[in-house]
Amino acid sequence: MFFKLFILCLLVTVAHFYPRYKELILNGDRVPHPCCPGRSWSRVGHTTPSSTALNAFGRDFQASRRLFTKELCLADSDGDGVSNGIELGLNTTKYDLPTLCHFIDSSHMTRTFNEMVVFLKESKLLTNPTGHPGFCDQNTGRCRPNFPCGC
Ligand SMILES: [Ca+2]
Repeated sequence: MFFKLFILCLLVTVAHFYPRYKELILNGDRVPHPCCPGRSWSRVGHTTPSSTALNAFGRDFQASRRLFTKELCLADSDGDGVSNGIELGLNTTKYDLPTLCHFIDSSHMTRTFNEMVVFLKESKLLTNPTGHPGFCDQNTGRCRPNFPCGC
Protein backbone atom coordinates (compact mmCIF):
# COMPACT_ATOMS: atom_id res chain seq x y z
CA MET A 1 0.00 0.00 0.00
CA PHE A 2 2.77 2.44 0.91
CA PHE A 3 4.62 1.58 -2.28
CA LYS A 4 1.55 2.36 -4.43
CA LEU A 5 1.02 5.62 -2.57
CA PHE A 6 4.69 6.48 -3.04
CA ILE A 7 4.48 5.80 -6.78
CA LEU A 8 1.30 7.89 -7.08
CA CYS A 9 2.93 10.81 -5.24
CA LEU A 10 6.00 10.49 -7.44
CA LEU A 11 3.94 10.55 -10.64
CA VAL A 12 1.96 13.59 -9.51
CA THR A 13 5.19 15.38 -8.61
CA VAL A 14 6.87 14.54 -11.91
CA ALA A 15 3.77 15.57 -13.89
CA HIS A 16 3.58 18.85 -11.99
CA PHE A 17 7.20 19.78 -12.69
CA TYR A 18 7.42 18.36 -16.21
CA PRO A 19 8.35 21.31 -18.39
CA ARG A 20 5.70 22.65 -20.66
CA TYR A 21 7.82 23.31 -23.68
CA LYS A 22 5.31 25.59 -25.35
CA GLU A 23 6.01 28.04 -22.50
CA LEU A 24 9.61 28.16 -23.73
CA ILE A 25 8.62 29.10 -27.29
CA LEU A 26 7.43 32.51 -28.48
CA ASN A 27 3.62 32.40 -28.64
CA GLY A 28 3.89 28.65 -28.02
CA ASP A 29 0.27 28.53 -26.88
CA ARG A 30 -1.03 30.42 -29.91
CA VAL A 31 0.62 28.82 -32.95
CA PRO A 32 -1.98 28.59 -35.72
CA HIS A 33 -3.20 25.26 -37.00
CA PRO A 34 -1.62 24.84 -40.44
CA CYS A 35 -4.93 23.79 -42.03
CA CYS A 36 -7.73 25.26 -39.94
CA PRO A 37 -7.90 29.07 -39.74
CA GLY A 38 -8.81 30.32 -36.30
CA ARG A 39 -7.61 27.19 -34.50
CA SER A 40 -4.30 26.75 -32.73
CA TRP A 41 -1.90 23.79 -32.73
CA SER A 42 -1.57 22.67 -29.12
CA ARG A 43 1.82 20.94 -29.37
CA VAL A 44 4.08 23.15 -31.45
CA GLY A 45 6.96 20.70 -31.86
CA HIS A 46 4.91 17.60 -32.66
CA THR A 47 3.59 16.12 -35.88
CA THR A 48 0.04 15.98 -34.54
CA PRO A 49 -1.58 17.38 -31.38
CA SER A 50 -1.58 13.87 -29.89
CA SER A 51 1.68 12.46 -31.26
CA THR A 52 5.03 12.19 -29.53
CA ALA A 53 6.82 12.34 -32.90
CA LEU A 54 8.62 15.62 -33.48
CA ASN A 55 8.14 17.85 -36.50
CA ALA A 56 11.02 19.84 -38.03
CA PHE A 57 10.71 22.66 -35.49
CA GLY A 58 10.49 20.18 -32.60
CA ARG A 59 13.71 18.52 -33.73
CA ASP A 60 15.47 21.89 -34.00
CA PHE A 61 14.11 22.93 -30.57
CA GLN A 62 15.39 19.69 -29.08
CA ALA A 63 18.79 20.20 -30.75
CA SER A 64 19.00 23.68 -29.19
CA ARG A 65 18.65 22.06 -25.74
CA ARG A 66 15.07 23.32 -25.54
CA LEU A 67 16.15 26.94 -25.51
CA PHE A 68 14.87 29.56 -27.91
CA THR A 69 18.34 30.42 -29.17
CA LYS A 70 19.35 32.97 -31.77
CA GLU A 71 20.03 30.13 -34.20
CA LEU A 72 16.58 28.59 -33.64
CA CYS A 73 14.97 32.02 -33.99
CA LEU A 74 16.73 32.70 -37.31
CA ALA A 75 16.27 29.19 -38.70
CA ASP A 76 13.54 28.19 -41.13
CA SER A 77 12.79 24.77 -39.67
CA ASP A 78 9.97 23.85 -42.03
CA GLY A 79 11.64 25.22 -45.17
CA ASP A 80 8.81 27.51 -46.23
CA GLY A 81 11.06 30.53 -46.62
CA VAL A 82 9.95 32.23 -43.39
CA SER A 83 12.15 32.15 -40.28
CA ASN A 84 10.87 30.65 -37.04
CA GLY A 85 11.05 34.03 -35.28
CA ILE A 86 8.85 35.69 -37.88
CA GLU A 87 6.36 32.81 -37.95
CA LEU A 88 6.10 32.97 -34.17
CA GLY A 89 5.25 36.68 -34.23
CA LEU A 90 8.39 38.80 -33.94
CA ASN A 91 7.68 42.29 -35.24
CA THR A 92 10.62 43.60 -37.29
CA THR A 93 9.32 47.09 -38.00
CA LYS A 94 11.58 48.66 -35.33
CA TYR A 95 14.51 46.20 -35.17
CA ASP A 96 15.68 43.62 -37.66
CA LEU A 97 15.30 39.91 -37.03
CA PRO A 98 18.95 39.18 -36.11
CA THR A 99 18.81 41.97 -33.49
CA LEU A 100 15.58 40.62 -31.96
CA CYS A 101 16.86 37.02 -32.01
CA HIS A 102 20.12 38.08 -30.38
CA PHE A 103 18.19 39.97 -27.68
CA ILE A 104 16.07 36.89 -26.93
CA ASP A 105 19.10 34.62 -26.81
CA SER A 106 21.06 36.93 -24.52
CA SER A 107 18.05 37.34 -22.20
CA HIS A 108 18.35 33.72 -21.04
CA MET A 109 21.07 34.82 -18.63
CA THR A 110 19.24 37.73 -17.02
CA ARG A 111 15.51 37.00 -16.94
CA THR A 112 13.04 34.17 -17.27
CA PHE A 113 11.67 33.38 -20.70
CA ASN A 114 8.23 34.53 -19.57
CA GLU A 115 9.61 37.88 -18.38
CA MET A 116 11.28 38.35 -21.75
CA VAL A 117 8.04 37.50 -23.59
CA VAL A 118 6.09 40.02 -21.48
CA PHE A 119 8.72 42.66 -22.28
CA LEU A 120 8.53 41.89 -26.01
CA LYS A 121 4.72 42.06 -26.00
CA GLU A 122 4.62 45.31 -24.02
CA SER A 123 7.18 46.77 -26.42
CA LYS A 124 5.08 45.57 -29.38
CA LEU A 125 8.07 43.57 -30.61
CA LEU A 126 6.05 40.36 -30.38
CA THR A 127 2.64 40.19 -31.99
CA ASN A 128 0.46 37.36 -33.26
CA PRO A 129 2.16 34.36 -34.86
CA THR A 130 1.87 34.30 -38.64
CA GLY A 131 2.41 30.60 -39.26
CA HIS A 132 3.47 27.27 -37.85
CA PRO A 133 7.27 26.89 -37.63
CA GLY A 134 7.13 23.10 -37.89
CA PHE A 135 4.94 22.71 -40.96
CA CYS A 136 5.27 24.20 -44.35
CA ASP A 137 2.04 26.18 -44.20
CA GLN A 138 2.80 29.33 -46.15
CA ASN A 139 1.47 27.82 -49.37
CA THR A 140 4.09 29.74 -51.31
CA GLY A 141 4.72 27.17 -53.98
CA ARG A 142 7.96 26.15 -52.26
CA CYS A 143 6.09 23.62 -50.20
CA ARG A 144 2.74 22.64 -48.81
CA PRO A 145 1.77 20.78 -45.62
CA ASN A 146 3.07 17.23 -45.91
CA PHE A 147 0.04 15.67 -44.29
CA PRO A 148 -3.63 15.52 -45.19
CA CYS A 149 -5.37 18.60 -43.87
CA GLY A 150 -8.58 18.19 -41.99
CA CYS A 151 -10.26 20.11 -39.22
CA1 LIG B 1 9.38 28.55 -41.68
